[in-house]
Amino acid sequence: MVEYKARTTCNRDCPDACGIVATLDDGVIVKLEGDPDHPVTKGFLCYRTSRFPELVASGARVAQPMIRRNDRLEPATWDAALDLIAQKLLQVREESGPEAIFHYRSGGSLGILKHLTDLFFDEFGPCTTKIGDICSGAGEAAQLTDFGTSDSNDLFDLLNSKHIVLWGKNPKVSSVHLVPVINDAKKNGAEVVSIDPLHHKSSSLSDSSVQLRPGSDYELVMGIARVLFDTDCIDPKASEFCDNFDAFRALVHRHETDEWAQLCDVSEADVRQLAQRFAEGPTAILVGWGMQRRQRGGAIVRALDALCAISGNLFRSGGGCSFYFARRKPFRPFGAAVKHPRTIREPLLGRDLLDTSKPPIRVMWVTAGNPVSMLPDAKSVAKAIKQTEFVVVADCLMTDTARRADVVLPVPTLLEDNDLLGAYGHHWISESRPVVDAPPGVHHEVRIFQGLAKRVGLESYPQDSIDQLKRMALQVIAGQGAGLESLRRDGAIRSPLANSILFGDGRVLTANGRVQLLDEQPAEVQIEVPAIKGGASDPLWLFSNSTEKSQGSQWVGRGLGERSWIAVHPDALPGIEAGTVVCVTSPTGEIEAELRHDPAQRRDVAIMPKGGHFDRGHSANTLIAARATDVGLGAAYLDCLVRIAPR
Ligand SMILES: Nc1nc2c(c(=O)[nH]1)N[C@H]1C(S)=C(S)[C@@H](COP(=O)(O)OP(=O)(O)OC[C@H]3O[C@@H](n4cnc5c(=O)[nH]c(N)nc54)[C@H](O)[C@@H]3O)O[C@H]1N2
Ligand SMILES: Nc1nc2c(c(=O)[nH]1)N[C@H]1C(S)=C(S)[C@@H](COP(=O)(O)OP(=O)(O)OC[C@H]3O[C@@H](n4cnc5c(=O)[nH]c(N)nc54)[C@H](O)[C@@H]3O)O[C@H]1N2
Ligand code: SF4
Ligand SMILES: [Mo]
Repeated sequence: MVEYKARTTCNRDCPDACGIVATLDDGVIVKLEGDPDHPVTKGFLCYRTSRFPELVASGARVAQPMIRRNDRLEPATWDAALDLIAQKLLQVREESGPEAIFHYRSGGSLGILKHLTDLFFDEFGPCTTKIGDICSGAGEAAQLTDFGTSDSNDLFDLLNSKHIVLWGKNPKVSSVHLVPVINDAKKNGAEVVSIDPLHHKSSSLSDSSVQLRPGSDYELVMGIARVLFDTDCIDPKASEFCDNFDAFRALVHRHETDEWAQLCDVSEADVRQLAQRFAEGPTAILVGWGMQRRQRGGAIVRALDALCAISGNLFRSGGGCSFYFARRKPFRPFGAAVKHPRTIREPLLGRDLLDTSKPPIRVMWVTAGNPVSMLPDAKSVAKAIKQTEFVVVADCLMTDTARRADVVLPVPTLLEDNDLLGAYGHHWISESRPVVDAPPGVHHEVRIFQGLAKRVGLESYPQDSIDQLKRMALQVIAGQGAGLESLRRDGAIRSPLANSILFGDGRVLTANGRVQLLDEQPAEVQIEVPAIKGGASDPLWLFSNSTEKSQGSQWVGRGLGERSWIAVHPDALPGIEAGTVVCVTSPTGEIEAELRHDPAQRRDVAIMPKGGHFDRGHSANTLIAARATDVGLGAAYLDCLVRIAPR
């Protein structure tokens, strides 16, 4: 036996887009490691991907097409599956128009060629599509308004920071390759602060932690800004490079510092110390995704943008307000923008689908997502999908959504994929290539849509090879040293379109080049309180955060096991022992979970894992109401109150 190594890029919905080195023995993967030559991966992988082969071997893998017959999914050939789908697509378009066909694509793979699935439905229709983005919609919309773009300084510019603020961000779990960069910055003298209602793994990275009231970041920002105004620590040029400066100052002056501090449940001393960090600088804000998944999420990110700008930290090395890295920017898009006849709002997908009429959605195609587990109000999503006349799911795994499909199409896993990747946590791009062959019953999505295009007579759909398609996507940057051959030879290449400092010249990318400061008090938020039940806890804020062992609903090995869990401060439910099975109730639903105790948490929070399976009764989204964020049609997953009671 001769061991050999093969390289690829992880395509998961994760900021890191790691370089992977697989060691194989006779075609079998014996080890997965991080690429030591990738400047961000630095030789290690996260828990969930180093143990990915366990998931593939767990029986959840779909390895050949399935068609529903007599209410059971049964194995079928590709010809039978694609013929059936083509016939249905043509029939429904003829009878009801393309608006009766809905294509839903989530981020199960971030490969750039996955956009060719959109192109198929745009050319076949245009069909109904989703709008909004449950993941980052509010934050991106906020940054587009304020800065005209949502992108970041180079990741390694953090080495020039004096202060790094992990604002609602837990990199030790959800972007592990940020951790070494933060540690190096600390060696250079940077101090790290965590601002998060929860005590979490990354609290140990931080020199200090501020556990504010859930959802009160706007008030905290205002308190910090109030100190900066009162102590003359505002950038003297701020009124020149910002619009709405007076309106923002008026918002800040609505309360004294101690009042703002009280509103966010933080000590005044902590607010003042944070202000000092911003005044001193350079201070980088690393904006997590959690807090923008609230009804005021857009306003919260706008407040952070404003704080960064007025404190003079936006245009300097070591500063910035980083929410996202523009991962698609280096690639040429496939197809042109089209007008879709109808849209379904992603955060309200269940209800919107159930409400469609004249014509109703008759065909739904799900690519790279498990909406039944992962979208809010999971019960409505499950019901709406079950009621849809014809559902196709393309996935590598038998998910809660795939189980409700009429046709399941198996696609390659991240170790079998062939694509191009950008990252939303750094500026490197790289190629993915199969390190193992996909099983014979599995087809690449490009091949699936090329086969379908032929069957439905779509002559304009590209029939090129994957390499040709990659070259098309790299057209813009190929002349700048980032063509396919270079990627293949050199591994990850930093996008030639990314500057080291995002806004180095004192101008942002809005129409007039000025930062647009938030100029309105965010609306009051109403959150439904669950009914009082005997023996139940007070209402607790439900957090459903990333956990090390899963990527969304894709769990390592046996996943969550028999039960899901819920962690609270021991005083939140006095007298009930850890390990007890409890009932968690919200105005939207109810599930059972095993109680865990964590004395480091606030007394008003409860924490569950994100991504529990719906059919096993583990999905936090059974409890979470479908509500959109203030801007960007994100999902307000975290505006959820629950009560916990013994069974
Ligand atoms: N292991 C693992 N990693 C992942 C994923 C995964 O499923 N598993 N998912 C990936 C995906 S899709 C994404 S989008 C990113 C997700 O990245 P995040 O959404 O940043 O991931 P979470 O770890 O869930 O962190 C959210 C943080 O926001 C905090 N938070 C919630 N509400 C508030 C608030 O009101 N104020 C403040 N200040 N903080 C608040 C939470 O307590 C938590 O620490 O991570 C990616 N990485
Ligand atoms: N309660 C709660 N819910 C949340 C969140 C939360 O914090 N709390 N976070 C939200 C966030 S940030 C996100 S991004 C969403 C994630 O929601 P989803 O995108 O639905 O996440 P996953 O469960 O990871 O589902 C991705 C699916 O894609 C499949 N897949 C992988 N590669 C490919 C491929 O190449 N092609 C195809 N067709 N399929 C592939 C995987 O097997 C998997 O089943 O969940 C959201 N839901
Ligand atoms: S999931 Fe993220 S951290 Fe894990 S290997 Fe993939 S890109 Fe790296
Ligand atoms: Mo996400």
